[in-house]
Parts: sequence; structure tokens; C-alpha cells
Amino acid sequence: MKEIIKAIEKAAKRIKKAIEFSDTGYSEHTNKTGDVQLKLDIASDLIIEEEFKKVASIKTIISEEKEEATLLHESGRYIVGYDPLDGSSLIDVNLSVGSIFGIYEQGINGSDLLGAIYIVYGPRTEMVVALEGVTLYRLDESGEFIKVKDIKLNQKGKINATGATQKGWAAYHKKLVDAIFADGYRLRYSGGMVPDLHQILLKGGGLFSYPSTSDAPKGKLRLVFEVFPFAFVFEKAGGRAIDGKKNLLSLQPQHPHDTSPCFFGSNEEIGRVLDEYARE
Ligand code: AHM
Ligand code: MG
Repeated sequence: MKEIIKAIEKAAKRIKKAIEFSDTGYSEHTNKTGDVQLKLDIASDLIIEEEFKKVASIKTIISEEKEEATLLHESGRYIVGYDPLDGSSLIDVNLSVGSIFGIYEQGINGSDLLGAIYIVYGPRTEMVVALEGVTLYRLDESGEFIKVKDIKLNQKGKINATGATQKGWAAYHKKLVDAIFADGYRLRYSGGMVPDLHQILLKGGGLFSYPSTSDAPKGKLRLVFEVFPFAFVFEKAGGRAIDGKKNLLSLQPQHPHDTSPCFFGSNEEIGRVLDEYARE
């Protein structure tokens, strides 16, 4: 596990440089989800693969940018699922983006996850590692990730991060969101899952929702690369992560690119989601 984290640190430093100085235009390729890939999506994917190839304990890698899993080391133990550059469409407006990693063993169900790591490329570059607990690291002047603090969510927060187009929301979802705002919560939503969830984690709590919509009943965010890793982080930080009814980490994808509606937050807000969704 340690060498995987080291490889992620190396990849993160290279991706940070690529974001700052290389071409931010579109490529001529489309990924599995149908998104036209940015040159930076492809470059980040290549950087991570290069670093992971050097780690003998990694058996297989599965990237959001690739259709199929890639076998790296037959005798390896871990499967790493990752989104190399989440929120990359925000780069042209210079907002924060991230890389997300889930470290699995045996399979790619939520229950196979052993650890989750994400990087935020913002005004500063930060790394959050969730194993038994959740720890925040920051890249310092010497080029090393230094521990800043452990992250623990409060029982209740103040942020309401509401994803997906309102036009496609179910009436019960709108009712839930309106009720939370009516209680004084503030809207915070950049459209980048990494910075949006990072904000909730560091400001003590709140709710991030990406529900089922009329045009995408299974939501948008991918289980293996995005949803499971963040569900793991939130649970280890003392919060919860659900699909509206069930814990996200109890889900079993049929395909590595499967998506799910998802809600991440502190206990009180997740309790409100469960109450409202039980009545739907
Ligand atoms: P991406 O992996 O193609 O970058 O898309 C994922 C992003 C998440 O970072 C974010 O939470 C979500 O898409 C935002 O979607 P929307 O604009 O529909 O709210
Ligand atoms: Mg993504």
C-alpha cells in the first residue's frame, strides 16, 4: 500500500505540472462515457499508468479513461480504479480539479475497497489518504507531501452541494433540497466532485448530492472511479455515503463503468436524505 501512495504522489506532481503548463485543448478521442477527452485527460492517464507500472504489488489498473482493465503484474495483489483528471472541463476556467483512486483487493465491489486517495489541484496541491482514518497532506516548497491534519466530520454541517440539472430532478428530491436550504444551508457547487467534496470534508460537514434524473436514472458519477473512493473517505471521516436508500459501499457494479445516484455527507444530512427517499 505504501508504494502505491508513493506512486500516486509522484504522478500527482507530474500532473500538477501538466495542468499548469501544457496544452489544455481537446483531443480527437472519446472515452467510454462518450466524453471528448482533453489532451490533459490522456496525459494524466498515461502518467499514472507509467508510475503504477513500477509498483509490483499492483495487479490490475482500471481507468475511467479506458474501456478495459489493464493487467500490470500477474503476481500483484491490488486492483487500482481511478479517475486521472476529474472535472477536467473546468480547467479552461481555471477552477480546481482532482485525481481519485480506489485501492481494491479481489474485486471491484464497494466491499473490496481497502483504501482511497484523492488529489486536489487548486491554488495549493493537496492529497487526502483514507485508510483507517483520513489524513490531509499538502505539497510544500521542497516538493514533498507533508501531513497537515486528520480529517473528522461534525454531526451536521452548513453546506448543500446540489448536483445534476434541476429540470431532471424528481419532485421528492427537490423537496429535500428546498427543505435543507430553508434551514439556512449555503449552496457551494463548483461542478468538480473533488473540490466540492473536499470543501465539505474540511468545513466540517454538509451534503453533496448527485441524484437520479429523468434523463440519467442511474446518475452520472461512476462507482469504481469516483463514488466508492469518496464513500470510503466519508465513512472513515465519520460521515456517511448512500445511494438514497442503501450504503454506497454495499453496491456491486456489473461493469467497471457503472454509475449510481450518490449522496455524501455528515450524519444528520444523510439522515434527512434517508427519511425523504423512504417516502418516495
Ligand atoms: P468528469 O469525470 O467527466 O470530469 O465528470 C465528473 C464531474 C464531477 O466532478 C462533478 O461532480 C460532476 O461531473 C458535475 O456534473 P454536473 O455538471 O452535471 O453537475
Ligand atoms: Mg470523473
